[in-house]
Amino acid sequence: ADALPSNSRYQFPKGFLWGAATAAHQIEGSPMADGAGPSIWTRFAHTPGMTLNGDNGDIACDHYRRWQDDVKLMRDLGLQAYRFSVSWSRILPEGTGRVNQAGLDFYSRLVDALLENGIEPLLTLYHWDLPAALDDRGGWLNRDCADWFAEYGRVLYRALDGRVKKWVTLNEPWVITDGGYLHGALAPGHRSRYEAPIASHNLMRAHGAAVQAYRAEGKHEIGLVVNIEPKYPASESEADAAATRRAHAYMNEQYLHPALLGRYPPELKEVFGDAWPDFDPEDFKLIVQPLDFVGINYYTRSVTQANDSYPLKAGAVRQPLATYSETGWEVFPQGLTDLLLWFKNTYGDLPVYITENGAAFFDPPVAENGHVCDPLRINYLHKHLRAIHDAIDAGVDIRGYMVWSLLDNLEWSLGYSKRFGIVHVNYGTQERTPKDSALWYSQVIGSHGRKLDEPSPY
Ligand code: GBH
Repeated sequence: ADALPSNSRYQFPKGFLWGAATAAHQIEGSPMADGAGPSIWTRFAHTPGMTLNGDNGDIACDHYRRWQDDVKLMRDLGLQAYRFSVSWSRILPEGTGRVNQAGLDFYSRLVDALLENGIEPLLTLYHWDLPAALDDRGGWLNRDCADWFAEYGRVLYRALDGRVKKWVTLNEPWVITDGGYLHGALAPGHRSRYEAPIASHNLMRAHGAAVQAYRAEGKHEIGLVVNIEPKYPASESEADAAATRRAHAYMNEQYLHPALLGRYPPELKEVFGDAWPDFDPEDFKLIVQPLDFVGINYYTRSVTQANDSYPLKAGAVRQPLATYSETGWEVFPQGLTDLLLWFKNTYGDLPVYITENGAAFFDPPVAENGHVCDPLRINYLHKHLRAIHDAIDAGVDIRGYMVWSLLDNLEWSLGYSKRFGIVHVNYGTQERTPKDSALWYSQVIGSHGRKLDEPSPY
């Protein structure tokens, strides 16, 4: 790194935090260990036909038992931060009420180990694994979920706030409702245009209640994480422009608008029609809470065209000359700069973390010399980090970057078929092998971004 020029174009601001992200259900395994209750994902993955090849999280990356090795791995890569999520039903097996101390101890030990190794924990309260006991009570369709979530938050704030200084309420409420309540591809697997807006609204009430509870207990920072995909019209037609506005409101504004502006974008009424409820205006007082930061997860964009699809009447068009990752998502770094500028222009100067960014590509097996050669991932990360730097140059207050993901892991309904890790996981032996992208990322961190002055090596 010392050989790199000091008049670096891509040196990142002082204090910019470099890390990696994971989520409980995707890496931990041992979901019922030490007194934990089942989550909707344990239940969903054990329901025949719900996941690819019937894959489930019973073992995953066995992180629940190998967490010490994984912290060492992070330290060796030079990570400064680690974003992980807590499994609610390890802490409160029934979702509310009785606290399971053994579950709390797991995360407490993990946090201590991170701190001992100079790694800052970013804790996400909810990354999709609702206690099954709460789903039995209606889950996110039950208005009481706001109280349940605040109660759960309070238990963790009291146990960990001295040591965890960055908290996230929800990860990607859009995915929770679009996948879990509208299209049914994710737990709990419902398909209802009527349920989706109710679940979304209750998620935002729960977010507000958890932030409120944090202000009463916590001393540090709390925010919301959303997935954002900029939408570009496929043509200049008025129909495509309107479809683009609907798609943008649905995915990108449905949660940030209520959380930060206290209202929904008007297009949602067009999307949901008679299924769009008249929400109680009082609810927005709970939903809008001052936040310390917003976390943005960015993977791709979409080019939008009007069509008959349900219920948006808008769909994405494939770009003939573009590059796609293995999940079929277009690689489009410029979209990240565009959306960060849109965020600042729409919501003002709130600190932003990029809380997820990364891609699945077909990786070769671990070579005899121990390498996993993943040039496409390096290229992806290189271009997106430059795109983030461009947004910083344009005045967006971006405080950190968490690559998705530290480890190859369980990609929800797609099982183990997609590998997003910068570290390869052999699911037979649980051996971890840093891919070339991890070694490269480690140099980016070590040079505080100056490594990005070099062209992408591929
Ligand atoms: C994240 O969600 C999750 O937080 C994480 O748990 C997960 O493992 C990771 O991403 C990888 O999937 O089909 O072209 O219309 C991802 C959010 C929303 C990103 C839907 C891609 C569809 C693009 N995703 N989006 S497209």
